[in-house]
Amino acid sequence: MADIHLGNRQYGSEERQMDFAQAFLDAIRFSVKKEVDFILISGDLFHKKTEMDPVTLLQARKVLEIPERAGIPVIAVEGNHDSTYFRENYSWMDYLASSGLLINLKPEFSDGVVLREWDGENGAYFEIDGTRIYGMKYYGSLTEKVLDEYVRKIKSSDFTIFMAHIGVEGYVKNMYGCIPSAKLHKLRGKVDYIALGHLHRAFVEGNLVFNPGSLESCDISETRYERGIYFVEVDDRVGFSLVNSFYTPRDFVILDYSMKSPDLNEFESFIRAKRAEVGEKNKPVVDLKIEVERAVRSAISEENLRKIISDFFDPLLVRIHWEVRNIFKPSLPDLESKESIERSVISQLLENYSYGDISDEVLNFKRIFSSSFNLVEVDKMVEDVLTHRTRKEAVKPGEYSESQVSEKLEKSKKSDAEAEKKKDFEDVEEEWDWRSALDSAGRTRKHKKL
Ligand SMILES: [Mn+2]
Repeated sequence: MADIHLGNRQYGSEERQMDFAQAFLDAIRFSVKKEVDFILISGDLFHKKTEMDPVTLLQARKVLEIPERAGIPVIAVEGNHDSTYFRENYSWMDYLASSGLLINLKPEFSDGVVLREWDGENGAYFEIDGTRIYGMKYYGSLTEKVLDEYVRKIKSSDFTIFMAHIGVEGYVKNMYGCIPSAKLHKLRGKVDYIALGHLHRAFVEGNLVFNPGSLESCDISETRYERGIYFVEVDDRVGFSLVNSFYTPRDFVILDYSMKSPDLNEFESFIRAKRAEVGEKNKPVVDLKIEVERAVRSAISEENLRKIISDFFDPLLVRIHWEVRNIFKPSLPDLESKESIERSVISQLLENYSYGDISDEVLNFKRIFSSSFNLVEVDKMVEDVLTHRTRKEAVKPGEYSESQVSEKLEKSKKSDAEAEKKKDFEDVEEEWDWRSALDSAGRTRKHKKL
């Protein structure tokens, strides 16, 4: 399986966050019931790399305890949503590995890529009953370089698996940083099964490359793709089936409507007809794109549209995207798509950093600086960004006032003295050595006695 995206509070909905966890739970339960030898998660177990919340962490732990109790190893790699490949040394996936809930495979870098066997804490491959599983986390624009190293350095066993978070060209539109699948097929002969994640769409190539896709939809564009998990049985050859009957994903109803007049009767009959067309849905997400001229838009209350939709669909939530045509300007048919392409490019570039998705802010800056340079607008924009940031981040070191600093120094002196006193009474046996828990590369070290 791949692309679980735990913690995705999609559209700000707590219910959606539960949907993602439920899908993961059902997939793990299915696997345990099938008494599989091991479970692979090819990246993006989590949705957000840094802002972990207690509910998401609990969901991950509770679900992963099920295969742990059944003695079924879970082997994983980090996706672009699980870690930033430059900035972080220790990820939430490492945390789960330290808790013994999964095996988080990644290479070491010292004079090139080093592929070491999993030692209980770190490693790039794991061996179980003659099956060797290599793991490569997401490396963004370095993917091809790192992959080439794996191609050279992988050593085959009776059955060899390569698991990675890599996008393959040609399956999903507007995805950047994908590689041609020929690069992966170079592993044929050395490797018997390639377990991929990243593209939220199921596909298989030549009985070698397997990408199951996401379980729940992170974006409405995914709803049209087949997705699930691969249940794989190997005897002389690899036998597989894409399974998704073990869970019921959230229904999406996608509507496209062109509104000619402010008379809502027409809209109501459109919704009635759609409801008849799609049939009974269980609390769906309704996503409405509505094209309208400015004069008509200003005569419409969005609340009334929501009410009509709610009467017919009983939705979990309704999303309305207005596409307002301005009759004073010549209409540029591909202006909208150009902007959304730009946003998607920026958003994907930003994935490599830990800023979160600030593509809207970046676009807004660009707009302000490239059109009318309006100081009031710039001021407002900066303030918006700053208040957003202070909400999200604690005060950085260096931003304290002098008196705050001396106060802090005083406090830390006191607590040092207290710690010194406390030490005398501490039972040091079996104490976790926090300072040497991680080595300089951020890898976990074995539990040591002081
Ligand atoms: Mn993903």
